[in-house]
Amino acid sequence: TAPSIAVVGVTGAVGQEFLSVLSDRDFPYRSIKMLASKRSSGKQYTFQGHDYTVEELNEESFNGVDIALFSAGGSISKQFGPVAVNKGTIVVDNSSAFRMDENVPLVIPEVNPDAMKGIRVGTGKGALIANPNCSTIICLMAATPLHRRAKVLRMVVSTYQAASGAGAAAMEELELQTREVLDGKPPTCQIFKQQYAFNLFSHNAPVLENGYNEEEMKLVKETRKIWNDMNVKVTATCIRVPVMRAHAESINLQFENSLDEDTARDILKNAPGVVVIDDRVSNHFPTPLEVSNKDDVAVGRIRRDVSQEGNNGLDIFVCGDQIRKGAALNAVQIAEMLL
Ligand code: 11C
Repeated sequence: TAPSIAVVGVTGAVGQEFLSVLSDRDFPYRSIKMLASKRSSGKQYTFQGHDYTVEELNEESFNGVDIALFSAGGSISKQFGPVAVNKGTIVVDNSSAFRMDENVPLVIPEVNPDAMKGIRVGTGKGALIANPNCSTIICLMAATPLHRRAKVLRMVVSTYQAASGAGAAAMEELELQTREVLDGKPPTCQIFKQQYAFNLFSHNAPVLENGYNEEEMKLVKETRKIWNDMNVKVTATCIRVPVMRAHAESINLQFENSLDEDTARDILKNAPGVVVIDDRVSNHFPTPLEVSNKDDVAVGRIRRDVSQEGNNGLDIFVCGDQIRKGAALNAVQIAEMLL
C-alpha cells in the first residue's frame, strides 16, 4: 500500500513547494498530514481536491506516518526528527541539523543514491536522511558528471543566491523594498539588515572564525561527504543577490585528468537533471529566471580555464531553482527512492 506522509513546515516556501512537487510527480500516498507551528495551525489548504487543516506539530504527530518531509528550520528538526524516527518514520530533512552526522546519509539522488541503500518504507524502521544545502545540490548536479570522468582536485565556487534561500518572508521583503525604492521611500529592512533591492551583499549566514560564512563552509563540507572524498579542495564565496527563487553559481574546476570542453559539454548534455544552455553566438547562457519553477539545473559558459595547463581546468556557470531542485524536489526524489 501507498505510504502515509507528513509535511512539516507546510506553510513555508519549501513546505508549499513540497505539495506542488508531490502533486506534479503523482507521488503515491494513502494519507497526508500537514504540520506546522501553533501560529499556523488551523490554516486550510486544498490539495489534490481534498481540504486539509494544518495541525500543530507535537510528539504524537508521527503516529502511523511512514515518511515525513521536514522543512521547518534546524531547531524543529533537532527536536522532532528523533521523535519521528522513534515512531518508525523515515524523515527527509531539509535543514542543516543532521547533514554532517556520520550516521545520516546526505543525498542527491542523481549523485550518491547508494548512500541511503537499505532505507525503505515497509521495514518498520525509522531513519533520518538529510537533504543537502541548496547551493551544494545545484553545484554538484553539474560538477559530479565531470568529476566522475576526470576527478576534481579543486573547486572554486562563487554564488549569486536568491531571496528564497532565506524563506518566504525574504521574498516578500525583496518585493516590498523594490516598490519602496522606486517610490523614493526608505526600504523596510526586517529580514536582512541592509537594503536588498538594487543591491547585493555577502550571504547573511553567520561568519565563522576562519572568515568564511556558514553557507560557504557547507559547500566545502557537504561536497566532501557527498563525494566521499575527504581530499577534494573546495573554496567558496557566497553572495545574496536580488533575485526571487533561483541560485546562480560560477564554478572553476581543476581536474586530475584531462577533460576538454567539448567532451565536458557532451557529458553534461547526457547528465540526468541537467540541461545545457551554452550558446556563444547569441550570448545565451543560464539565467535564474529561465530555471525558475523548473526541475533541471542549467549549465553554460563551459570553457577551458586559460589559467591552467592543458585541459585540466574548466569554468562553468550554473543556475538552479533553489526551492525546487535545491530543496523540495530533491527531498521528494529521495522519498521516491524509499518506496
Ligand atoms: C540560502 N542555502 O540560500 C541557504 C538557506 O542549510 O538549509 C538554507 C540553509 C540550509 O540562503
